[in-house]
Amino acid sequence: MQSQHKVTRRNFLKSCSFAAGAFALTSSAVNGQVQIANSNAKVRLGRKLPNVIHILADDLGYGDLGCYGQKKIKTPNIDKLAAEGMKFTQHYAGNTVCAPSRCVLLTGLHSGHSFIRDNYEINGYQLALPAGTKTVGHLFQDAGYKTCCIGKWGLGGPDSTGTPAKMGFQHFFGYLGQVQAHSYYPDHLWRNSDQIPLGGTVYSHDLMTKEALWFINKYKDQPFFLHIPYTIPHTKFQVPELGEYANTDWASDHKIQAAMISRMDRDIGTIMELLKKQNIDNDTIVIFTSDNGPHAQSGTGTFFDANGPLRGIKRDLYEGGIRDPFVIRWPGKVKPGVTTDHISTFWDFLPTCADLLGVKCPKVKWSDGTEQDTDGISYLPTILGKSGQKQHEYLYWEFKARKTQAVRQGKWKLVRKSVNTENPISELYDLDADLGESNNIASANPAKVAELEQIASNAHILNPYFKILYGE
Ligand SMILES: [Ca+2]
Ligand SMILES: [Ca+2]
Repeated sequence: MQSQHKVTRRNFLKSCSFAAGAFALTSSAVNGQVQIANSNAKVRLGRKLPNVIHILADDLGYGDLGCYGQKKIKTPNIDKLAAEGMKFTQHYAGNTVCAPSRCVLLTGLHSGHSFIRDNYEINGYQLALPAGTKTVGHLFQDAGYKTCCIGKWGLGGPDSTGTPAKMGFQHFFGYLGQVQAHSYYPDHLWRNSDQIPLGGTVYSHDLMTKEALWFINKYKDQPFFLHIPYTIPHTKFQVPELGEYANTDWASDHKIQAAMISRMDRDIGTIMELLKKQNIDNDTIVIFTSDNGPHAQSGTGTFFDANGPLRGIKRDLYEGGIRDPFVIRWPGKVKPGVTTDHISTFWDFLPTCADLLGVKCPKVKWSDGTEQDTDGISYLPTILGKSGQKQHEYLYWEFKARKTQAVRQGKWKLVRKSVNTENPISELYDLDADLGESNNIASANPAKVAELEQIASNAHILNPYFKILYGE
């Protein structure tokens, strides 16, 4: 096991040093099944393939929704999704900021294995996913789905190796770069490879919803995968109307924050209405989650208790930075009103979709031909209420900007700080007894700390773009 790890690690170094494109996933193992799917995309193995709408909020915290305990901000439509579907209490983002979390979501590898591990800015865009990367977009596309991404991309600029089109999304509309997305009134957005001039006069979020409605109407008769990484409620604090919050005595930014989240909620309601109107409501899985914990700017974190009972916010590897709301609605398949404490994460999305489609999950293929499985585990058994749900041995995160690592193993949580120094600091928490990570019990549990430190060490493969450990 250990020697295999070393081989993988060495090959990764080789891949990154000599051939960026070698960090690639292959679909060759599933070609046979993909062809079956392509020959009859609508009905496969005697069952109708469901549409999948995956909505990703940006910097929305664990406590920001009514169905997760929010008292001030109204989110009736997302609450309805939860009431009509399944709510997860222990679902984790891929990372604690935007780009690396999205990379994990789309590629099925945790941040010790993934290619993009921080917001790596290049001329207003981000480090691009390398050529040949296989994403969940490809998975659906290969299965005959119409694939679409509307929102904030952040995984490669125009003409890069990581454009949405190259990453399995046949249609894209929105921001390619994350920095540009800091304004809701952009100079332009992108529709595929075309710049759409907007002159800074139109609220971008509204255009995204409009595009999503257009896409659903256009492709309602074939299976589609619609990924909507909305930019709300990431700052700036900008919204066209304050709505029901206009007459509160709250601070201006608090009113705006609430109005932004409620606007997104309203638009999710509009999308749900369209699914019903087009009679595809029962054939469509709708998923809602967030890419990382709350930003907490202008005191919103405290005022709204945006992280709920958790410790920490965006950029932390405490629970508040990485544990997020996660609801799935699929009428007739997912029992309504069920809450699960199954431990799941963004890197489970790819294998779950492969499970849904009945195809093998693609492997990472290294430059010397060796392969690595996804780090994820399908949560399809959990959402369908079936037996046989596999559990993670551990979850792992690393975040370069803060020089931190974290491991979740059952009730245990290791947070490791200053990992770029000779003497990293380990904190240990028992999440069953101490959900808020307020009582560091590392000194009383040296054997558990050592075990989890070893897991962290093994889970991390050096990535030359994101050196983080001492001596790398
Ligand atoms: Ca984010
Ligand atoms: Ca709190």
